[in-house]
Amino acid sequence: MSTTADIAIQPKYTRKELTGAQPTWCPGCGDFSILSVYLKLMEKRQVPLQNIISVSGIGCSSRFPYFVNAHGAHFLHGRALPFASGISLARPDLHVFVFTGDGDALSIGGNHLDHAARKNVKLTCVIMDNSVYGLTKHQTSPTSPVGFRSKTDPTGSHDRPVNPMKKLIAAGATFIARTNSHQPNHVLEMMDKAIDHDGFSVIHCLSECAQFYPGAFDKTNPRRGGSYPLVPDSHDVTDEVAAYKLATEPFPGYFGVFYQTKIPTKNANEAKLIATAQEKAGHATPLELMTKTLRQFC
Ligand SMILES: Cc1ncc(C[n+]2csc(CCOP(=O)(O)OP(=O)(O)O)c2C)c(N)n1
Ligand code: SF4
Ligand SMILES: [Mg+2]
Repeated sequence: MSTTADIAIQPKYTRKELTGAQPTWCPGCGDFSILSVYLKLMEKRQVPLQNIISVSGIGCSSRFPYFVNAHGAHFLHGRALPFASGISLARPDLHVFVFTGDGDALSIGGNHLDHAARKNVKLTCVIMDNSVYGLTKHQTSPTSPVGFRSKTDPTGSHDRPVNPMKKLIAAGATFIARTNSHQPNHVLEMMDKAIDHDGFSVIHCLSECAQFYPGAFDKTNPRRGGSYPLVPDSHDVTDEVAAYKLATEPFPGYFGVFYQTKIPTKNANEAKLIATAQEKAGHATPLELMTKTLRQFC
């Protein structure tokens, strides 16, 4: 574990030093831009190297932690959030980032997303949504549109796609933003706001799969004839119903912060519970408390 002294002597670092392994993504993959923004954010904030932690599940997007020269974990498919929640609860001094795909977060990990949101665990989850399963080479994902042809739907998908923003509002996430990897300045702005949020923050980031779904988000890209409408200034981010209405707008919809509210985090609630138990046990250390509790069950 790092000490204040370690942090003080650590020289200023650059994005280059924070760059890990050479990314294995295909040329043109939107994920490159998200990685570059994340490195920029850490450099800008000078988050102490030993305090940087990125966690992911499985997928092209979930290779993310390999490409960051800091702490990270590549966990089971769909299970990045419970793993990251444990880190956040044990080390509330760190701000954990989770990088996950549309399949990882909304399909196999869909329930974990709901529960991390309602528990308001302090961390930031970036859903890198390409509306396809990239790593396994072209299957329909939970956000693929109706009619999408893939290996699992050769004649076109019939299933209505998940609307991640609606799902996150309903689940109780306390910071919800939408962005697109082709707008790196906007991604940075959203990450900057998310890291300052004391609670469960989610960024739904569209990120084109150049290999299996090229052009998926052209309608959101002004350079390809689309438009990038920002959340109107008049939108009240604390109004859940207004956020839900924004989320129902047809594609390309809006980009920016849809919702933000402040309620106690699970981290704060657990810290209080532990402090009370320690006091009752005569100011026991966490280890003494744990040993005492376990003995009751043996
Ligand atoms: C338990 C389990 N089921 C299925 C798989 C196969 N699998 C690996 S990645 C993946 C989909 C990933 O899609 P997504 O999260 O959208 O990531 P992308 O590759 O598109 O970035 C699947 C089904 C697995 N690794 N583990
Ligand atoms: S398959 Fe798609 S998502 Fe995966 S690295 Fe290639 S472009 Fe990116
Ligand atoms: Mg995907």
